[in-house]
Amino acid sequence: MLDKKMEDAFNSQINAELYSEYFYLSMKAYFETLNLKGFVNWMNVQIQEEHAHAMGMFDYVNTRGGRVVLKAIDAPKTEWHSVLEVFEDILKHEQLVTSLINKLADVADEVKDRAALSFLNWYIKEQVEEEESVGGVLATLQLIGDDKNALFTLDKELATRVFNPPVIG
Ligand code: OFO
Repeated sequence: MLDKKMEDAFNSQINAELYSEYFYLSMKAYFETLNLKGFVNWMNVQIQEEHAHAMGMFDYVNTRGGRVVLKAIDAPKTEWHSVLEVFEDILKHEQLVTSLINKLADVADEVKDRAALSFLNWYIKEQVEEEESVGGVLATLQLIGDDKNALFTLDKELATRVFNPPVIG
């Protein structure tokens, strides 16, 4: 059985993961307006990953006999001035999610829920990969600057990203 404090913390994180999905969906809409299909594809994978992160916790709360309670999802930002600005926002957002996951692990520690802590280890490792992958694209965009040809080359590269459903926990 899940401790109430742990259950509430998981429910808040489910909301944060669904917000991430929504935020990235908004970025996908922005890339559609620029006709950057590789960036659209990259966001598509990101959106599916966030959905999987939310559902991983959703299923875990149920497995532990807890009750999932969904909250309202905030409206995301809808306009950006550049591709670079989008990736700056993604990195900032992933860094925020990393801190939220760490706080969730702190709650598991506090209520001495070792099973939840072990489950959350997957998310802790995933955040390292998330920040690395976003940071890599951001670094390339910083190098590219205003070079349109280089941007289209990157767009082609991002078109190759595929979603591999994660095995969580
Ligand atoms: Fe992007 O890792 Fe979940 O939120």
